[in-house]
Amino acid sequence: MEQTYIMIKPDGVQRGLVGNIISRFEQKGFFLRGLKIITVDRALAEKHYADLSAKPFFNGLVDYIISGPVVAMVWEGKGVVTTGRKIIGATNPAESAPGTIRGDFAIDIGRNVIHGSDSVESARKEIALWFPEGTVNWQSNAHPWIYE
Ligand code: RTP
Repeated sequence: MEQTYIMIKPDGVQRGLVGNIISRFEQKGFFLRGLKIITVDRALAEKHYADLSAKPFFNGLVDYIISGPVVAMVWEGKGVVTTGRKIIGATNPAESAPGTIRGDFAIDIGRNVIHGSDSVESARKEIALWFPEGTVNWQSNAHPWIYE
């Protein structure tokens, strides 16, 4: 089944949004396969955002991600990469719809609370990067009530 990497950024942790964000993924019907709170070193943050290294905001982005602990998660379910991005909302909170995480909780693009993988291939790479120890494989009893 498809998996995605979701990360609550330092602003989301500091503002006490962890429980609310986890609830949204859980209530949708996705399954939690990995969860940890960690403080990120610069090397890991730079690797995660390597595709953006030429952008003018890259250093500020890395400084932001390493400024406090993040909550790293792996969520699983049918279409979780695309649906996860919908739950999160547009990158710039000024354009995120109300009802999305960024639409409800964020104002500035550089403080947009949460990250979600943008493709199945990115998810695979990001899960390997953030969870080298692996994830937890468990069978939920809710499966027959979520999938037809
Ligand atoms: P993310 O990777 O965090 O889920 O965000 P995303 O795919 O929606 O957006 P992406 O283009 O990959 O940008 C990654 C993060 O960089 C910050 N950003 N700042 N100052 C700016 O113009 C700017 N643009 C992007 C945001 O924190 C964005 O989430």
